[in-house]
Amino acid sequence: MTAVNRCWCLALLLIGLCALPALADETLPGVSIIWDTDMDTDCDDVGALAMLHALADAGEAKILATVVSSHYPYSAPCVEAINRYHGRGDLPIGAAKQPGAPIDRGSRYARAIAERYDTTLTTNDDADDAVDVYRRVLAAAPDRSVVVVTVGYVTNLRYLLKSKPDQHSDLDGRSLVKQKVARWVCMGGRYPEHLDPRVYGNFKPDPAAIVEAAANWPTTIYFSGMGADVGTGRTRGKLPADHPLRVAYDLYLGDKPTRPSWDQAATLFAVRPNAPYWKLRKTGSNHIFENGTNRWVDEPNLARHVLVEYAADPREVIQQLTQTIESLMTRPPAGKR
Ligand SMILES: [Ca+2]
Repeated sequence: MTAVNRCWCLALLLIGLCALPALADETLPGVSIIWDTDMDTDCDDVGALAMLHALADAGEAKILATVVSSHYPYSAPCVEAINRYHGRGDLPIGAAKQPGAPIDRGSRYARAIAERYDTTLTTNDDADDAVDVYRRVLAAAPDRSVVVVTVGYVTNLRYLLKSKPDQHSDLDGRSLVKQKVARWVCMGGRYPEHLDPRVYGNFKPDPAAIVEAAANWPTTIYFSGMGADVGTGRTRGKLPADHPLRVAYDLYLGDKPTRPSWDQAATLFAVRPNAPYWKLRKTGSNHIFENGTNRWVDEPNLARHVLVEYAADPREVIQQLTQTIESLMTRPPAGKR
């Protein structure tokens, strides 16, 4: 190869490297996510969904569906409004319709966001059954390709596991999950233990659901309780006044600067499992008591139960996570830059 050719090769290589980000959306499949949220009490769901859309814009995630576990009537329309704001108004949306715990804990922001935007859903009643959405989306997905993320109650997964063969698939729910789902990332519980039944979380409103799902889920469950020290939302004042994240955080927080990032941490782990923020505890299992409290125990040692924890120096990781999440969840949607 002549010196001139070497220069040309180097130049073409550099041009190719520079072009990589532009190609990301088309060439990288991203992590396929079904995102299951309560979207009612806490505003971190709004931050996590905004962040997930930013990761999808970057080609790191592919959002297959957004489903709701809350019975608060404006949770599903709120999810649709956020999806529309981020240019994905056609994403499948499901809502909890099965018998069981009809959890409605109200919301300071979901109705305001739902009514501020032009949505096809007026209330959760207009949405499909979340279990039907799960089955439809899973049946169409390649084997072992889907990552399920729950940042709310586990009601929908309980009924997905119980579901029967239907027009979408000849498989029952557990077999369908086993064939299609790579892993479940579950935000809920505290670690190593959380034994106070008075403090709300994702497990206690429907404890039977998490007890059943944690016992019967046929692929690996990654439990996350991280995020309490990751305060985000500080820069929301720089966003447009109609940005759903700014609206939700202002309604929830008032003048307070930040809110913990439990849902963002779990969602970020789902998309970036190899990031340096986390380490995995692969021994032991998550024992969930009948009232929804929990403890990480040595026995039984279940390979299906993995605990996600901060890696290395938690203070440093928390600082890095805070910056990363704040940046991602306030990034302008791809169509609005
Ligand atoms: Ca949540």
